Amino acid sequence: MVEWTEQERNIITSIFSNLDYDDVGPKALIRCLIVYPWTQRYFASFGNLYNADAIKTNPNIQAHGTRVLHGLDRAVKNMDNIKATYAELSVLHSEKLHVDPDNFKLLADCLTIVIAAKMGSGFTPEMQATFQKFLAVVVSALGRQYH
Ligand code: HNI
Repeated sequence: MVEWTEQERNIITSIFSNLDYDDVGPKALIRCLIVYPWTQRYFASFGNLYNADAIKTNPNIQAHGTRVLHGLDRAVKNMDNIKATYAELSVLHSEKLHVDPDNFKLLADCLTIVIAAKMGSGFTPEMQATFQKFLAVVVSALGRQYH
């Protein structure tokens, strides 16, 4: 089981409580779709993804980015049980959506970059270390039901 120090818990709570979900969520998903274009294949029903501009202004992508980011709230609220928290979401991504689990890490990295760009020097190395630890646990939990 993953152990969290009091400081790590405070860092995660503080990052998420100051987060603008409607800004950061879309930006992270958009960045993922542009930087790793093969991730676009799962969003064929979302409309125009023809180029970077189309992706950036696609309202379905924006809405989904916010939704995915809110999906992380569950982990924030259940830091001691992230694995079980994502069991159902893992089954969905595996059995229904057939999302390659390698892509979870790519989206997680895009999210870290977007948050770093927003927070600037406020995103200290300690904060980054904790945030990436948190996302690594989420990524692992989302990939759990694939085996
Ligand atoms: Ni993901 C649906 C959360 C990574 C493709 N995804 C969801 C939903 C949540 C969610 C929440 C809505 C579920 C429901 O309908 O009940 N996704 C997350 C989280 C991560 C993640 C927390 C990682 C941090 N998803 C990814 C990645 C891809 C992805 C990396 C593809 C590259 N997800 C999807 C698709 C759907 C989806 C596709 C269904 C969209 C739709 O509405 O048709």
